Amino acid sequence: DRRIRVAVVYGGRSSEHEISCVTAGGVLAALDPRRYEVLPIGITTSGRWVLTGGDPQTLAIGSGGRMPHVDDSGGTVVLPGRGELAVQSPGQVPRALGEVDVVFPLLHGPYGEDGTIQGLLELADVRYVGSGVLASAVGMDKHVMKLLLAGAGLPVTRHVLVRASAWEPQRDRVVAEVEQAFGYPVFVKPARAGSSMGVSKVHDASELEAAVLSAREHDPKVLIEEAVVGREVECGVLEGPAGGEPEASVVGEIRLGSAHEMYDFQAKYLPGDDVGLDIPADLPADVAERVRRMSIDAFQALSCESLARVDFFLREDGSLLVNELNTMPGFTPTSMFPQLWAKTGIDYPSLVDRLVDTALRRPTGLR
Ligand code: G1L
Repeated sequence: DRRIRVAVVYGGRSSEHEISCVTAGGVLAALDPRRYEVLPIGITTSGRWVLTGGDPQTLAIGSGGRMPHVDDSGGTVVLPGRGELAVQSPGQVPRALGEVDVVFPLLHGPYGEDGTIQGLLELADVRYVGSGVLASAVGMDKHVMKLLLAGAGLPVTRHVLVRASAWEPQRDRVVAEVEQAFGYPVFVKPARAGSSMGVSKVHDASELEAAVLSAREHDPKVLIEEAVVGREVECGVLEGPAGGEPEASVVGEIRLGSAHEMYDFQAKYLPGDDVGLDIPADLPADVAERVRRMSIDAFQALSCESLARVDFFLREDGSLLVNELNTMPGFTPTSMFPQLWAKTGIDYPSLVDRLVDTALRRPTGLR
């Protein structure tokens, strides 16, 4: 059997467990069984790693009348979960992972997307799809990300930081800084949470404290950003083939219906919503070209690998701001990133192939 052995790791301890399962369903269905021997490895919500059957069908939304889940009943346990580590050393690599050519880590948030699983794979000398430890960790922290983007000369939204220390002693400073730096409205976000959990739009000073406290339920470190008036455009970046420059996709736009103040969890994942993706976005050629150039610059500024989606605000006067870079963008076949590449000429199965090829070509260790 000369097929490439690919482990698809999905589920996990984060709030995006179900989305990860659905994403895994898409990736598993796209991996050609003549080319790949696939090991689906699910992580339960308590952190137990299980070798699952991984039937893409059972991972589809609505299968069995509920959201898909990695449950504790089936599969071979390859790493015990939280509280089950008695005979295991903490950093021990699940045995199944040491025997694969490449890992596709479809995990989001703490315990996965923040560089931790990448570190585990580095220690085990196993190749993987996606960015390395540093870019994955930076991609998870919206504050550090802004510092690096700004340091590379990219325009970012103005912001005020609420540190992870107690809120009370910071309150007066934070309120004063917000009012002095940009005023209302603002977006209040957990600095390191996945998706859009804990994010709210604040229209005046009276709403600020509640928004900060609610964001701090997800992360003690909170970011307050000016609410930019503008269109939301996004671009996909792929690591260049054979060491060349990264490549940028066509540009897409998120069209929010009147029912939505922001592109939040509900707008992204709940069907029947008045949210549309415009791909390619209706933009002057020079604006689209600037978006692509800045996306590649952002990818390189954060030393990303593999793939990233870069999100911008386009203001009325034609100026662009980088909103954020996502090292692990939505990745179901209908998500923005795969759709951007489909319109650029790389369909979903080819995209999955390309990510695996790129990961296999990459050396392990310092690079
Ligand atoms: F492995 C990749 F390609 F780097 C990768 C990993 C994770 C791409 C996209 C994602 N995305 C996600 O896992 C998700 C957060 C959108 C679902 Cl949990």
